[in-house]
Amino acid sequence: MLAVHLISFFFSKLKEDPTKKVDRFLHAMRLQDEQLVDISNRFLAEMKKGLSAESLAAAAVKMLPTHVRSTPDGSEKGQFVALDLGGSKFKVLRVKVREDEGINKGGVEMEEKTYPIPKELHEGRAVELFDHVSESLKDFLLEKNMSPEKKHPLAFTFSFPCEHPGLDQGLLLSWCKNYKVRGLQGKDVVQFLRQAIDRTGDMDVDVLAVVNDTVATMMTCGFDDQCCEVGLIIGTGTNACYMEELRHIDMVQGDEGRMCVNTEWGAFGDDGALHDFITDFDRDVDAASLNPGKQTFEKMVSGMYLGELVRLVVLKMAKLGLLFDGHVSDALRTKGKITTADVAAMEENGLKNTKEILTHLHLTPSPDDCVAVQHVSTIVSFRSSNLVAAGLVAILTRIRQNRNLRGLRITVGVDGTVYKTHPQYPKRLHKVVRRLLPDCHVRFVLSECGSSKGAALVAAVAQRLTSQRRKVRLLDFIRFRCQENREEGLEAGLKSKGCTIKMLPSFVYHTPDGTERGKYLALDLGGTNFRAMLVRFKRQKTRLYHKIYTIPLEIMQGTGEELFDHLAQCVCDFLDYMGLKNVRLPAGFTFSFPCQQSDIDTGTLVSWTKGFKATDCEGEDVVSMLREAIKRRNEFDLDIVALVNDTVGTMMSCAYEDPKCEVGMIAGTGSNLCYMEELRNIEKLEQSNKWGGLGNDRCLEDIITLYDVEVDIHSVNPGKQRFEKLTSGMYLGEIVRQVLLDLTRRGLLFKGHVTETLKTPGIFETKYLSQIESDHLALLQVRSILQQLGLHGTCDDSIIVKEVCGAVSRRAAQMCGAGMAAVVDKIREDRGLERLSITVGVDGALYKLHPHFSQVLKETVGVMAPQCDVTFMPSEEGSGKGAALIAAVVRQKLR
Ligand code: 0WK
Ligand code: 0WK
Ligand code: BGC
Ligand code: BGC
Repeated sequence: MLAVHLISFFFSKLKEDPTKKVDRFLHAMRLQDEQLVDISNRFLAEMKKGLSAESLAAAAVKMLPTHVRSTPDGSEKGQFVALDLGGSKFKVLRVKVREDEGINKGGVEMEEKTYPIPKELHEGRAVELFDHVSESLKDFLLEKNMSPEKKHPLAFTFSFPCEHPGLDQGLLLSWCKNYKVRGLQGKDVVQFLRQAIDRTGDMDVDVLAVVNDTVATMMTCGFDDQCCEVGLIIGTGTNACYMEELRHIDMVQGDEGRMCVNTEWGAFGDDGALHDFITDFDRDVDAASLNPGKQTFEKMVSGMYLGELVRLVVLKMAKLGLLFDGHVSDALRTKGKITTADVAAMEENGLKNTKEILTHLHLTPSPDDCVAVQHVSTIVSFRSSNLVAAGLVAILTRIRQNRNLRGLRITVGVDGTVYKTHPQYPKRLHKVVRRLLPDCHVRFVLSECGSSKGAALVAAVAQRLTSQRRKVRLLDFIRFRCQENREEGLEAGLKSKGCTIKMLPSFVYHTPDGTERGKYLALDLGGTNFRAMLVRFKRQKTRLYHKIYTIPLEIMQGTGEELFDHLAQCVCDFLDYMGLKNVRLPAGFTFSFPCQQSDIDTGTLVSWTKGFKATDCEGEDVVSMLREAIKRRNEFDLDIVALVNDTVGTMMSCAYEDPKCEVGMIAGTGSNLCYMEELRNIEKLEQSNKWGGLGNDRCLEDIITLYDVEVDIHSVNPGKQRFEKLTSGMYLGEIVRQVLLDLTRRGLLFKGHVTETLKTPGIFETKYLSQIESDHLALLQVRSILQQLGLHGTCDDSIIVKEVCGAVSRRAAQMCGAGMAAVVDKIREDRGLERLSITVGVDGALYKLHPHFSQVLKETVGVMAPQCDVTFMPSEEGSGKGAALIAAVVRQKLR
């Protein structure tokens, strides 16, 4: 007897381990690390193809932009209804998100109800499917006593490949998994849902966002773990999303920040990229699927197909006599008879489950058969987790490369029945990922309660962004209303004194003709600094020497005498420096404030602007005041022959190079424009132009926003220079600060924390707009500018701040553009020309230093004055040279 046992034991040892035959039979499914690395690199290449405009049309892996630009930052809040369609269960949920409380801290409350989707609807008409969805929604609202009158914001998780023109639009690309519904492909699923909800009636629902389940899963897990930037589904279907750099997504405007990309990796291999890994079993599964040739990767990985793969392998082995002594039952021949849940069960608690499942298929499996079939399940699901690992490694490698990091600390949010219910799956997946990416610290977080929380978070962000944009758009509205006001203002200004556009004549009757000769002093007050300049004209050649002096605030807002004494002191210093103190030079005085000139060398200051408020000056002749100050100093003397506005000086200085220059414009601390007007049109001979005052008569009321009102009220000259306060460098920064303050007070920015910094007038200088709007500045740098200002915000905040800066500066540029268009078009009409070709001399820090201002200005003039070819000529030497030119013209006339 003992002999018999020993022989059979040896036999059994000799008898082949059933798993070995399976290993051989399925060697093509047993992937080694180098094969996984190869697959991973192939997927990485596919990702790049899907992101680039050149190749995305042909790309199998669609890399769909989602318009989700950031993971949760804790400021999301609100109550939402959520629909979760496309996974194994269709659910309707109520989601309450409270501020600054992570999910684990119970910051989110959920109630859900699962509604079955009748099989016929999976392959029926889209209208029927969406009617079923909306009736389920209505049933849920009723059951939860959610009043039909109240508008319920809704978040829609729709787990199929969709293109998203916006957060609340999803154009279905194709059906997959067990859905093949007619009449929706290429159409907007949100539109279909809204129409179904209207048909069902008695519900007021606002569909705010449609998201893929991977995206919603990433957001759900991201609420608690800020490192969660990848969403992974291994369920009925499979897919992954991640936060990609916006600059790499050709299909979306902008380079700043990141955006979540839904890879739709299920289609990986649809273009043959995985041909050498596809087995006959995969081909059979594909051929029998609802979408042959599609979702190649998904059919090797996801729960919809794993059971079928195992069935086909077992069927083949049985037919080959490798199992059940070649016995094949009808059940085993029947599609879907082995489910993915069976596969998971077969890998759990020994062979008992396997035996039961096979018996259930009317098979009488031997223990070896059970071992073999269990091993088939292991190999099939192992391949699945390995392939998912390869895909994930590609995504994590991409993120690491994007951020130039050696290692990476990141979290992957996961959901899906395969991952959740298959005992070994998570461990196997984690192990392979960590083995293939040893330098990365990858954490996997299971989305406990489904993706609808994440969808609600996306809806909360959509809600916040919409209201923020509504605010920012308000600023846009301003742009287009200013044209009408402009033309009316010009005509009125030329006729009567009372108009807000002063139209002050400059007594400059013609532009230089190149015959100008000699040395002239030019004094330039009114911009950022005071400049003294010596200009020598010699046979069309000009030599300039200058020195810049600052005007301290206490001088700007002291007495007139102090101000002009300060100017005289600077001029004295300059003449000393040039060794010209004993020469009585002819001088041109650029005085960049509204002056009523009665002649070329006298002008009464109408009113101070740009923060100047020196006393005893308004209504006084500024040339006399300068002469008196020079006399008081009694160290040098000047022959002031011309008083010039900086716009006129700039026009002259450019006209010296280009005789077609007949308009001068300043977009700097202040804002203004001059042009050569037909004498016949100037009724009140003693005037010239001042557009800064447009709106003082409230003609811009429909354009002025509450932010502009705040800036005006707190300025040194409330009610004055309304147009200038919407367009010039002195005020743009302050307008932005007012908008940011309001958005923060409403909790839409900086988490609602109104810091002392934000309340400090003038803290947000206009130079910051230029920096923040520069195209070369990454979002992080915007953040560091804000941090320097003591404004600590999220990436989202930085994007909004940039948007506000853009809207404010764009409005300013367009309003100046509209004004310019009105002037050049008037010149064209006055000259009875079909087309006018003219040059505009421009100066000012805003025009010269802001990254977009000049371009937007040019575009606006092009649109609003299509019959004018306007050349913009930045003035190199400023208006000083222009003032010296005018002085030269005047001098030569006098000789
Ligand atoms: C649960 C999520 C749902 C997703 C599903 C995927 O709430 O959005 O589609 O997981 O897993 P499945 O149900 O297909 O196994
Ligand atoms: C430089 C001109 C000066 C003018 C200034 C305006 O020479 O006359 O006032 O530009 O620009 P801002 O300095 O105000 O930016
Ligand atoms: C769909 C994806 C979805 C995945 C997981 C796939 O079939 O194409 O959009 O994310 O299933 O549900
Ligand atoms: C002044 C103008 C000047 C403009 C640009 C405005 O504040 O009123 O005279 O041309 O600033 O400097």
